[in-house]
Amino acid sequence: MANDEVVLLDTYVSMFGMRVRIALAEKGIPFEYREENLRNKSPLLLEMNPVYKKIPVLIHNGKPICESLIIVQYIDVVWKDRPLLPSDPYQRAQARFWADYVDKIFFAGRKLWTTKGEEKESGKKELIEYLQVLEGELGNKPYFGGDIFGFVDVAFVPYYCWFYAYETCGNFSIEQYCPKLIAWGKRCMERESVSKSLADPHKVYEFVQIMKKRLAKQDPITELDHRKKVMSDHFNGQVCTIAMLLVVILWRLFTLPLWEVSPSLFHAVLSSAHFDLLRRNDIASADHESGLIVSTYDALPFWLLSSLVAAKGMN
Ligand SMILES: N[C@@H](CCC(=O)N[C@@H](CS)C(=O)NCC(=O)O)C(=O)O
Repeated sequence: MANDEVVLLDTYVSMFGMRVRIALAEKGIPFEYREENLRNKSPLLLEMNPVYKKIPVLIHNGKPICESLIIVQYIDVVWKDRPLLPSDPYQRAQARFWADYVDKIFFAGRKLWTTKGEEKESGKKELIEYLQVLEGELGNKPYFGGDIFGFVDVAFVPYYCWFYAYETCGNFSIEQYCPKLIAWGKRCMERESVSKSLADPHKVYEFVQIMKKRLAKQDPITELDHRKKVMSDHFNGQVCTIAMLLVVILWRLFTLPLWEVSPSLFHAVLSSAHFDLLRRNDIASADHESGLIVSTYDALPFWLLSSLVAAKGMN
């Protein structure tokens, strides 16, 4: 396969892309690396992975292969030297099971830098649980594949360079919970295929910080906070409206007969209360609240009352 053209669409900090880089390095396959900007995806990426539009994509002689674990298996089948998957069907199935399990780390780890409070704590707890399960599977073996660095190691070791970001965001030590995994990670890093493919943990952390800032700009408050804020605005608005009405009614009762003086003022106050409710209604629906917080019917009594008063004033 000397004339093979192998192109990898990837991004530096992607654990999924790193899997492919390691597999290609293990097999000694030269490839062209193309860094993608995921905020402005290249036409080639969109053409090669039209379904998910995600990296990594391996383009082998013009044909795309998507999804990191599928790519690694493809590489293992096409370039047979230094097999990564075991030949025994049962062992192969087990290796695929654990490689698939590894990605639970991605979703739990993500919560450490995309969420706060209870959600972040639950992400940390889940992450530790998943890591401990993986530590149990590793046991006292040097690699997940036994004595040989194999498919599960390729799938999992890219997360090793994310550990620093997880630990810093979650303020905990993975080594404290999973010392064997840390020893395994260091052992893997002694392989050139791994050390040259993994991102610098500090660069991963920098990336996480940038993403955190971007998220904070997009969504300064969580959806739950937002809901609470809309509800309390609504409640405050109702209290203000009712207080305004009481003031007007009491003032009228203690001064002159209700609609003798300036009925238009009374009308104006009631109308403004009415419009205030409708405005809140618009805000709530524009924010895609589930169901309108204030329905037009809530404002109907104010509208009727104000119209009656105005009509009486005109007579
Ligand atoms: N299951 C996929 C995950 C790939 C993935 O999530 N890639 C991310 C980068 S780490 C991506 O391309 N994101 C761009 C997007 O979601 O638009 C795999 O194993 O290849």
